[in-house]
Amino acid sequence: MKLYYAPNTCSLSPHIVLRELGLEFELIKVDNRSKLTADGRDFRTINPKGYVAALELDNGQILTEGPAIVQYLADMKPESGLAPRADSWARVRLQEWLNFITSEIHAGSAPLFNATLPEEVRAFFREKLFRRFDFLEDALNDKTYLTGSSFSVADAYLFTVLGWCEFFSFELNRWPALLAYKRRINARPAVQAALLAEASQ
Ligand SMILES: N[C@@H](CCC(=O)N[C@@H](CS)C(=O)NCC(=O)O)C(=O)O
Repeated sequence: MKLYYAPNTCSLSPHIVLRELGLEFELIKVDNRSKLTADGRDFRTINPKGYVAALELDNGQILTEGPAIVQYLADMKPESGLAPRADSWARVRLQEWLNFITSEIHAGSAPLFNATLPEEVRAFFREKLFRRFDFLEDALNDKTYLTGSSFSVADAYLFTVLGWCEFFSFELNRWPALLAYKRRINARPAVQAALLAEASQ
């Protein structure tokens, strides 16, 4: 398998999952500005949407959309517990989290990256994001991970998008449970290995 990624982006989530699962894969860096891969190809010929992450399977299929990729990977090793069985209620709960992260936190953060937006507009989106953080703070107050006591693909994704706070120049101190959660995930060997690999390519 090949994971097309760009450093400091949402592709860190499937990257962490690949390492948590101990799967063999090749990392291929994409320049998100030029849309060129590190081996000189036009990334849009691989993913016409033009964004990471994209997973190339050994049979040549390309899978995109972070929440779909991480569930596909977790299902390759169900014994890992990174996602509950596909026909279970617990899996629906996991999907509820993945959808919340993708639409409310990931997409909800996007306007904050846009320096051309007027400050009032950015403030509007920042406050909205903070309300989602308030919700997460409550949800994580008595839990180690989003779905309970074991790490899941949703934690890889939430950790990834929480990492962007430093780009927006705000700290998570206002949400102590969320901050402790982020530190907990950061300490995982697979997470450290993924961060190191992305920093050194
Ligand atoms: N819906 C996609 C969004 C992916 C996405 O937002 N990728 C960003 C990085 S976090 C990207 O590559 N943006 C570059 C672009 O859109 O040109 C997913 O959830 O995987």
